[in-house]
Formats: sequence, C-alpha cells, structure tokens
Amino acid sequence: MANSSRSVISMFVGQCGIQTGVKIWELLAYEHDICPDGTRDIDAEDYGNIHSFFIETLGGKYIPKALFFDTDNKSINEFEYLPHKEFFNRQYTACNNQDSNGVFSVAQKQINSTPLLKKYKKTMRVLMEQCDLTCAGLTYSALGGGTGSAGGLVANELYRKFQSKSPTIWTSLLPNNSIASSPADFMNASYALADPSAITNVDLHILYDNEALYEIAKECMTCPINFSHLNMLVARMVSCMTGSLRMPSELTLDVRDLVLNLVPRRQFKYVFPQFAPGTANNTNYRLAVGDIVAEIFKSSACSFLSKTKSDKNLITKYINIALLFRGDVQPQKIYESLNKTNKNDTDRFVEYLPCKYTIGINTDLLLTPESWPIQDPCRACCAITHDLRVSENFQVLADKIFMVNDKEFFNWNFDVEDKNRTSDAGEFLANLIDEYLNAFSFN
Ligand SMILES: Nc1nc2c(ncn2[C@@H]2O[C@H](COP(=O)(O)OP(=O)(O)OP(=O)(O)O)[C@@H](O)[C@H]2O)c(=O)[nH]1
Ligand SMILES: [Mg+2]
Repeated sequence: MANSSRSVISMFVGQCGIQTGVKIWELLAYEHDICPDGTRDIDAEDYGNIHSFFIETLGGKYIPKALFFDTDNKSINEFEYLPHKEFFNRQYTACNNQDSNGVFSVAQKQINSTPLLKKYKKTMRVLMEQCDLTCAGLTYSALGGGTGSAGGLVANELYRKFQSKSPTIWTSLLPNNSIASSPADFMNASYALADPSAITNVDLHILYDNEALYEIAKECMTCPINFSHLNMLVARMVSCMTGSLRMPSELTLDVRDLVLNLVPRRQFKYVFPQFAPGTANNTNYRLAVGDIVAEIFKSSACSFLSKTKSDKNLITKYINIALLFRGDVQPQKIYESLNKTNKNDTDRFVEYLPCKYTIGINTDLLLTPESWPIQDPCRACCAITHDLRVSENFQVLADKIFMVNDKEFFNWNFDVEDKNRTSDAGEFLANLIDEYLNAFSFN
C-alpha cells in the first residue's frame, strides 16, 4: 500500500550489512510493537510515522522498507531460520550464489556482468513504487568486504539515480588496526572511499569498526561477544539517528539535518558515532544528562572507532557534533551541561562554523528486545561527531594499503587494475588527510 509518509529506504549489502540489518529491523520492529510475523496489535500506540520505515501490506502486516543485496546467498538464506522470517520479504532481496572471495574488482565484475544488477535495480524500483516521497537512502555494509565495498557503491549510486534530491548516508564498517579478516580488507576499503562514485553519490559517511565495538560490548554485556552483539550496538545507534523520523520528537533532528550540519564541505563527510552510557551497571543506566554529556566528551570510553593518538591525549578538535538524546531529557539540561563541560575549553571546536552542536530529543525510552543482553537506560545519547580522529584513522588505512601493496600475495589476488586503484586511493587519502589537517588548523 503506497502512502504519503516521507520514506527512508535502507539498503543492506554483503554479509556484514545484511546481518547488521537483521538486528536493526529487530529493534525497529520492537520499538513499533510489530511482532516477528509482521502483525501489529491494533491497540498499540500509534507513533504517527510508522510508515516512514515500514510498508503496510494489503494483508495488514508491516514489513521493512529495505533492500538486501549480496553476491552470495548465505546471509539472505539465513532469514529462513530467524523468528522474523516472515517479516523479511524475499521480494526485496537480490543475490547470486558466489561471493567475491574478498576482492573488490571480482565483486564489481560479478555485480555488473551477471543478472544481479538487473535484479537489484528491479527490486529497488518495486520498493520505490511503495513510497511516494523519499527523504533519505541509508546504506549499510563492511568496506573491507568485496561485496560490501563494490556493492555499497552500487547501492548508493542507484539510490541517487532514483532519488536525486534526497541525501544518501553510508554507514560502514572500516577495517581497523588489529582485526580484519584479510589484508585485502584495507585495499577494498580504500578503493571504495576513493571511488569517484562515492565522492559524488554519498552525502554523509558514518564509520565504525569492530575493535571499538568489541570494547563497548565487553563493557555493557556480560555474555561471550559475537557479531550479533556488535550489530545490536549499531542498531541502537541507528534507532537514535532515525528517532525523529519515526516518532514524535521534543526536538526534531532528522537524517537530512545530520547531513546539513555535519558536512561543511562536500569532501568532509566522514563522521563516527559514540554512545553514552557506554558501560552497564545500574548506576550508569540512570545517569543524569550532565554525566551523559561528560561521557561523550571523554570519548575514548564509548567511541565506535578505535582509539587513536588524539583520543589518548584528548586533543581532538571538532567540526560539529550531533547529539541525539533518548528518554527523560529536557533541552535546558543539555544546554547547561554543554556550557559547563566546554567552559574552559574554547579550542575544542573549529571557529568558522555557525554552530557547534546539533541536538535532537526523543523522549521515548530506548528499548531493546528482551532477548538482547543490554539494559535499557532511562536516558541515553548517541553522538555523531565530525572531528580530527577521522583523519587519523584514514592515515592508518593509508599506511596499511602501502604495506599490502608491497606483498607478493597481492599479485596473486589482485590484477593491474587494482594496482592502479591502490595508487589512486593512496593519493586520495593523502589529499583528504591534508585537507582535514588544514581545515582544523585554520581558525
Ligand atoms: N560488525 C560486524 N562485522 C562483520 C559481520 N560480518 C562480517 N563482518 C566483518 O566484515 C568484514 C568482511 O565483510 P563481509 O561483510 O563478510 O564481506 P562481504 O561484504 O559479504 O563481501 P565478500 O568479500 O564478497 O564476501 C570483516 O572484517 C568481518 O570481520 C557482522 O555481522 N557484524
Ligand atoms: Mg560475503
């Protein structure tokens, strides 16, 4: 059933993207009282904007406005074993049966030279027909995966073709310092970041890594940690980020505002999330607004990107921070806390932008499904920060790709085209790092 709500289209690409998507939708369904089979109690409270993220079918069920895309079929076939299997409509999935073996150019060829791309386009068209007004395209994938990188680019590009006037946000897993499934992950990530299509078709790029997520998960969950737990943390971030589009807000901050406020120039669009409270004990889960704000600025405790030099010395500098609050929070308390926290620290922000903070408040509590091993805090904040630490993480990536480039095995797995891509990607990263450093030193 088409409806006139402003729709957000979510696109989940590759294994990491799809598995993260499963947790995101489990959480969004739970927040909107949707059962695992897609039905919804008619007496359930109407948040008003349920149609921004869900399609109401003719049979009265609610299903995600989402596409799932992979070169192999493993992650999509897993839907069959989920309690939510009926909720994930196979009509909105597209896959082949062979992954890229972790190589960007192989994934690119598979996508472009098989019926997969045609199928994906068709799937997207069918989904778009369900949505009169579309206000954002959100893509999720691992930049280190062959499919996550090459397929992520395709997802963003196609969305842009269908909807040229609404922003695209790519939330992606960056391979990090110590954990990556293969050195090729670094190459794939750098190719995706430097690809001309990413430069033109992605408006905001949210980065996180598994090493940082493991650290947070260890603090707030007592069970042995696996990917699904890391994906729960990402799902909570997405719940905060999209709250204003799905439920009534005390202070609205929707995904378009995020792009407007966090991206001062086209090339500066790389941000990363933090979450407070970052640890789970009963005291922390009742933290006052002031303590939550202070925790965000301590940063290293709850950041979604691994620690860097700046974290340790606390000399990072911000362009802008979006603070998305959930729960029992009054605006006045936030303003007081921000003034207090930053009173003696005038150097913390670049000075040439009109505002330092962008704030959103949804007073609905951040709830999590009962089976998730995380407590529900009575107030929480997801901060999306644009700051110098991003360029430090890119420096790590740039160093890695030149290390991998020198290795013999690179010649076995990659071809001449990839070698050229590596030098282009290295140049792109070096320029970007320089531009960031200049922007941060200029006041
Ligand atoms: N957080 C998280 N990371 C994952 C998950 N699944 C895989 N990863 C990480 O993602 C990176 C590889 O990406 P995948 O998503 O497996 O690859 P892909 O996009 O399917 O691409 P192929 O190489 O073609 O298989 C590795 O660093 C994995 O550790 C997941 O569910 N959650
Ligand atoms: Mg895969």
